Amino acid sequence: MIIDPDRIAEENELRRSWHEPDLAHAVDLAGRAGIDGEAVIAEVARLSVAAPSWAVGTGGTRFGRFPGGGEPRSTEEKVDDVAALNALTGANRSVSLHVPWDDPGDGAAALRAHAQERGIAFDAMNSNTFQDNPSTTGDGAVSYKFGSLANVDEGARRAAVDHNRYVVDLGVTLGSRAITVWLADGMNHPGQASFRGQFERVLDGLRQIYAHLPDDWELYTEHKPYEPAFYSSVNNDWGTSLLLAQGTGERAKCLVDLGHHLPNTNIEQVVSRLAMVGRLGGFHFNDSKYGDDDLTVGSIKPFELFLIFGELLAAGGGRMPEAAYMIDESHNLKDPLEDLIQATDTIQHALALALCVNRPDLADAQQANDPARAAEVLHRAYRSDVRPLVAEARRRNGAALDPLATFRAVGYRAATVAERGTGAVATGL
Ligand code: PSV
Ligand code: MN
Repeated sequence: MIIDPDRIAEENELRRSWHEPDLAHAVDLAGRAGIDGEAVIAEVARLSVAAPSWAVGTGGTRFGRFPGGGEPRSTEEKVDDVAALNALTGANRSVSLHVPWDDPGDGAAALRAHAQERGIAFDAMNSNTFQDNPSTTGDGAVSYKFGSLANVDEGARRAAVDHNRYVVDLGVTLGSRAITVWLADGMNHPGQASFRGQFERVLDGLRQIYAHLPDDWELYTEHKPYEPAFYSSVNNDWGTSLLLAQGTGERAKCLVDLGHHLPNTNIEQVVSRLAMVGRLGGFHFNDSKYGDDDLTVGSIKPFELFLIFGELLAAGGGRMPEAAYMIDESHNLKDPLEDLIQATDTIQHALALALCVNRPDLADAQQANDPARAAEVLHRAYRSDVRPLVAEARRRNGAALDPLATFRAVGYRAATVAERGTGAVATGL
């Protein structure tokens, strides 16, 4: 099903009589705080966050999975779901594929045409060397059980490099410009491997993958402290990620997944550091209470998200810096599209709040060594109601003032259940 823009306009019309005065009031309030409300709307409207192909289906844990009906049966249908999401939010203009979960093979050009017809582009490609799969490790000839790029077995390392190169080639056909390398490599047992040997083998593999990149491509290293390796991960933190990126090449950068930090890590500081050295390449949005929980972005630590956006804006001189932004969540209970709608709305909302920070006032307070005033400046923005500005940004992109209500009103899920049935299981994990 393709969501008809006229249906969205109809739904927006129902809300116009209260949106317009709310918007005027929000612009007025922003103005009194020295913020140009129109500029906030424009910057929010500019932002696009990719949807991952593996998250339009219900997620699971190792204890089970409870799929809803109407899940996509093919990569094309996943693209259709992303197009529906984008019609509602105006802020998910690309999809990020995970290969081999979504391997179009010879059909890559046709998939690109299918996506293009729906206004969807291909964001960073994701390679999967954390699961054995005939298309990457062959029929049991080699295995990633003891690692991929870090493996002492040369055959496994070669398979992992070849797989990444294959993913780059697919991405070229799809019009992507980057590959994200997240590795499960690590150790479960002290002494199982050499820390240094593992690092050196990963670096060597990344260099081989990098050598295969077209000139306009980037490679992102995504760090994570643990899981599935529970004693150590090779790329465990932003420092290691930076070492790997710096050792790989100029167009190798780091990707920050918000769930990939030990508890209480100051992620906004990590963002600032990586941006400072020009190595912030990508972002995976989600939220967590305990570990890599893949919960809805902003649902647990909204103030942290606001501060992270503040650092992103600082890095971009008041605008969002160029980077591969993606939502990386697992929707176990909510309808995946409803969760992606809420995640996107929260991202837009956090950006709008961060845009409402009066940066010159903050700089003055910092220069005066006045933390109380600095806190006032932050809170004045954080406690403001920017929802009408965010809704207006969506409306200007031809999307919905209220995307979740509109998703329900247009009956998208009922239509996909009717078309696709209740038995499909779409997600990768
Ligand atoms: C690993 O936990 C990760 O964050 C990586 O980005 C993977 O590609 C993705 O999740 C798989 O769900
Ligand atoms: Mn991730």
